[in-house]
Amino acid sequence: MVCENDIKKFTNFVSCYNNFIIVGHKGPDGDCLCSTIALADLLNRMGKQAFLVSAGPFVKEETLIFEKHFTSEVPDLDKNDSAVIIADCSELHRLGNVADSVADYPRFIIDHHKTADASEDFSIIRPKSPATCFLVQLIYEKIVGKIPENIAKVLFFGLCTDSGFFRYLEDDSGPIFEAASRLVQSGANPKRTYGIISSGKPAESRKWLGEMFSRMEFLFDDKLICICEEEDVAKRFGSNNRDTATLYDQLLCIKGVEAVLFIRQDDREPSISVSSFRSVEHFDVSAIAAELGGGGHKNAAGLSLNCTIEEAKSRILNVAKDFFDKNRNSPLKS
Ligand SMILES: [Mn+2]
Repeated sequence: MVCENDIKKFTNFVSCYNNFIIVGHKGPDGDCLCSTIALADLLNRMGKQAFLVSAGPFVKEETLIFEKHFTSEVPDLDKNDSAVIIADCSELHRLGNVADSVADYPRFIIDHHKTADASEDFSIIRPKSPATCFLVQLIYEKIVGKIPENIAKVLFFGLCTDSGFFRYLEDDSGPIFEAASRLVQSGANPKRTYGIISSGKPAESRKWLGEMFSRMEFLFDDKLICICEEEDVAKRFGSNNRDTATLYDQLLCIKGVEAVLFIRQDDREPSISVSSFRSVEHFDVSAIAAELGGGGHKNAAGLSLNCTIEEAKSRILNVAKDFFDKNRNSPLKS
């Protein structure tokens, strides 16, 4: 998945500068944080200075343990001797409020998002990779060799979060399990990692799930479930109790359901609505999101619109309608 030419591109880029700002997308998840932490370690081993930056907010429970490694202040560095490495994200605007401060530096992108769009010369983008951490592991191993224990734990954590603890991987994922095996042999612990990812949830987050279940709306022959988190609910529970991962799991396992659409207000900009799609294997929701200026993966995509939740819902359903029509006679459905 990462070839010699990729490594050459990367090492050539790194050799041109001494200081690196390493940054991932706003609202970081485990893969984003872990891939940037491992990259910082790699750059240190290559004799470079690395600064870990994230716009935050650190909302997801499992990301809190990594927050201490990051600053939201972009250091002011010598522009002739410094560059930016962006991981798990390809678009500057997805970096959040640190985007402007890093825009002037030369940049290299390492990402696995389907809609990723970046210059060939300064990027390694593999939509087939289940996690950015997997790409970083391959780069790290090609440059340094065996992964040390602390970085193995970090990379394994990121791989597990983005792959749904390997549940999203298919029959072509032998090389990913081989890579995971190397991480475990270096000291990563699957049981402990699963414990960290799946435990420590606040009781209120279970009540939030109950509230969301009561708002399920079944559309398009019950193939789509739409849920809107109204403003009063968001205020009552706060973003910390918004366990969308569990919500999607619990909805996508319902017989006949092919996709889930969850719409809420942006926590910082109430005039913006944030919509997320999740889908079962054969249904491509990134195509729906892309039609409205969003993006993501085949089975997980999203978009932001400058309008109310109600307006967003009607605009998205209007576009989604065609996709569900097209899918009506899918051979995969009995
Ligand atoms: Mn990722």
